[in-house]
Amino acid sequence: LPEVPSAQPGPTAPVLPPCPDLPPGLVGRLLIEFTSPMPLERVQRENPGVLLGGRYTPPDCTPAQTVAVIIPFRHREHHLRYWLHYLHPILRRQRLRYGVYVINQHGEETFNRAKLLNVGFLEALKEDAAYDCFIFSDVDLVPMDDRNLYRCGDQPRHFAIAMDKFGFRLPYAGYFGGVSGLSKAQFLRINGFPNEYWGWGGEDDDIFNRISLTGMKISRPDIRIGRYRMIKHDRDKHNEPNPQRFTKIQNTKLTMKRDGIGSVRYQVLEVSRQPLFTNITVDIGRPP
Ligand code: UDH
Repeated sequence: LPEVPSAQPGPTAPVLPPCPDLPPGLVGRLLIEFTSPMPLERVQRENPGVLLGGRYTPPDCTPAQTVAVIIPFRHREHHLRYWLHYLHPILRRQRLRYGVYVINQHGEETFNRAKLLNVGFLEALKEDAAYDCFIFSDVDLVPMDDRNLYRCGDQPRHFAIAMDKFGFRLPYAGYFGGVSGLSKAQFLRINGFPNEYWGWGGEDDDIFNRISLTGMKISRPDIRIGRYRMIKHDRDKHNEPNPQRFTKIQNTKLTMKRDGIGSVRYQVLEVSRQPLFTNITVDIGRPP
């Protein structure tokens, strides 16, 4: 019998050069507004290079890191559309290899932002073990400058340092809220984030404490570059200010060893790969 010709190896994929430290083609200050409606179909049309689940790899260079963007979420579809509209083009221009994970809290129990972020860390790694940088972003925060690079460095990074709602300043020196980034190693070094902050407030200060207590320092962009617009909204239901937050943040040193990524318990109800993001709906329980 004639031998079946074995599949010829095709032209080998070109080895792309490393992505430059300073991405070419950034535009700097951006005009951000939240007035015109933002249909998802439009955002999809604008971002043909983004693959199912919200994954992207630069076509022309090899990035040093693989970035998982984690968004804590419940009932903010309208904000998510603006976030996707603005962020995908920015992250593409920044030449990032990235994926977007929306961690959707199931049910109507009290919201728990930090626990959702822990879930995002673990679930993103299940999707792709290559993730080595984690950017944690609220759904209602859009950077006003694409030079604010969404990547990790040798210290934990705070990105949202100059929000419009705080008069484009840090509200206090130890503020670590809104948008932050930690490498996988930095995240594990602080035992991840606390799971026991139910309701609004305090969890970001606890994370700040964890970072300080493990001898790390927070890195921030220039104040002119770290500017953000927040989509205006009323207080959500089931995310009332947590009255325990003031005493809890006094005790990070004791609690961080037992409460964190090593102790998070939850149940994934659904993973759904959408065109612009991966939605993970999760049951994280309720406050004791
Ligand atoms: N989040 C949700 N759904 C919720 C609660 C919170 O998706 O029901 C997420 C979302 O990503 C949000 C983040 O958690 O951006 C932080 O929650 P937040 O926006 O409520 O916190 P923030 O400090 O606002 O931004 C507090 C309430 C402001 C009331 C202002 C009234 N003018």
